[in-house]
Amino acid sequence: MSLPTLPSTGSMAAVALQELSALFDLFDVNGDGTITALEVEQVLSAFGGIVAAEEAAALRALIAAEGAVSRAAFLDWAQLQPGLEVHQILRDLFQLIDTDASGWLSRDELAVMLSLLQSPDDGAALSAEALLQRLDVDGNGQISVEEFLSLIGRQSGLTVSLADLKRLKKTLVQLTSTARLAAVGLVEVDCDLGAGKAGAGSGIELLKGAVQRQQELRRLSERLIQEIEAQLRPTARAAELGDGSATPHARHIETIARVMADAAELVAGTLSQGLFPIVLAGDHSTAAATIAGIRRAYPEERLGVIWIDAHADIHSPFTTPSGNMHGMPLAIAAAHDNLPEAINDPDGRTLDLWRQLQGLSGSERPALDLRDLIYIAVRDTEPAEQVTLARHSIPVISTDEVRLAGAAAAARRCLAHLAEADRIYVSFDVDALDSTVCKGTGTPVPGGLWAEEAQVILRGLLADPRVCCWEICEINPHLDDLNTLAEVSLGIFQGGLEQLAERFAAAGASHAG
Ligand SMILES: [Mn+2]
Repeated sequence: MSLPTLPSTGSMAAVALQELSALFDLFDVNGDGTITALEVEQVLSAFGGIVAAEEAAALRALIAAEGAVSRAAFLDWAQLQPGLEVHQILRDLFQLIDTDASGWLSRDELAVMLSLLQSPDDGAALSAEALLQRLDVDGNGQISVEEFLSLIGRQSGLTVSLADLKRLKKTLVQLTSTARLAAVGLVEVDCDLGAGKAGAGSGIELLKGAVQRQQELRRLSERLIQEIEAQLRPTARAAELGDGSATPHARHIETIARVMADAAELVAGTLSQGLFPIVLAGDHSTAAATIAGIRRAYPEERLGVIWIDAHADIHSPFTTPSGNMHGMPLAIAAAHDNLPEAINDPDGRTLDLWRQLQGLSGSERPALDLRDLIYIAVRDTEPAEQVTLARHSIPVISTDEVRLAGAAAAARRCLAHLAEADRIYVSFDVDALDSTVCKGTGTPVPGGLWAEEAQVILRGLLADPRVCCWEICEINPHLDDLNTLAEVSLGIFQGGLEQLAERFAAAGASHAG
């Protein structure tokens, strides 16, 4: 959607100054009229992303050179920094929040903004009435563009970072889109050839069967899930095809490539029918096709990926020790061969198919940019992958961090990291769960999430209207005597479905109103 131009609000330079002045107020924690190195560090650590990394470095350099910095010196400096883009974002936000296009923000419009910015579990949550009073300098009961520009200053009483504002803007664009997703389409990708052990595909039937047996969940899914037109069922099972593979550094790549072509088409088709794809997959290899399908549906948008998994899944045929393709989906999506870390010399047939998979999205560029990737619960990586994560600064939210900061905070950190993403894909490999919970998966690893933590994280993520696809994979009933993992996965599936039902209902109500 394109943003209409704003009504003229006087000199651009004056508005920008006012806003940079508000930024100064934010940095001036003790309000004494100068900002010190300590205050700068306090603000930068409290608000990740309030300014871009280069500007943060430049500000530190300024303070190091000048000592404490006055407002005037700060403004002189700040006007020369291209990354201090608060100004334009606030103006765009004003437009999006002003749903009746009156040129003023009402208390109700501020309330919608606050509901998207603050989480209900935040003790310091600000009411719309309180925010209105603080921003309303001329006391006319509504907020002008000029008044709104002081939103990030101390006087607004709202704790908000530049990353929050960017996320809010992208969220509002999705909320106001007429092409918003309003029901679920269940996409099944029944392939287990990418895993080292057969049987992951059977997890799909197991989960669907369990949904049917539980009355409440069956009703919810009947209400929420719509049939996808022209349904394909991408399938390839080791039990039928045998375990031998002629391509040791990307085992079964030929068959998996065929499955992935179907899966990408199915995901893209589901999105184009206005349905939110919940992908039930066997092994994780085909998630690369899910990403390609999302990319086909939204070729121009910035796509973020949240990968919840014990493994980083970013090997290529050049670096893989096992040759199992469920360790490669992110290297396919990002076209990341990682040649400097190569230990294998894959044959020509493998490489032809590998290139073909990397181009599955039909776009010239890779489907995924690694700066738009964040991991949760990854704890079992090989050196080649560790090099990639370090070189591209890909964040990993560890299980310890989830436990320390809370699962809801972990979800918020992911969404903040992807503040500039238009769309987000959430991929959940059940081996993200602790190995005591998920015995029924190919590669269980200790030190993972508890089921409750996974549920809270997924609910937090799925509430964001930018999240446009969710995948669950690697449930392997053949490895699970007691069906513990099936039970746990059912709870996670139900929690996610309930969250989507809430989200679709809220969006429908605000759209109608
Ligand atoms: Mn995985």
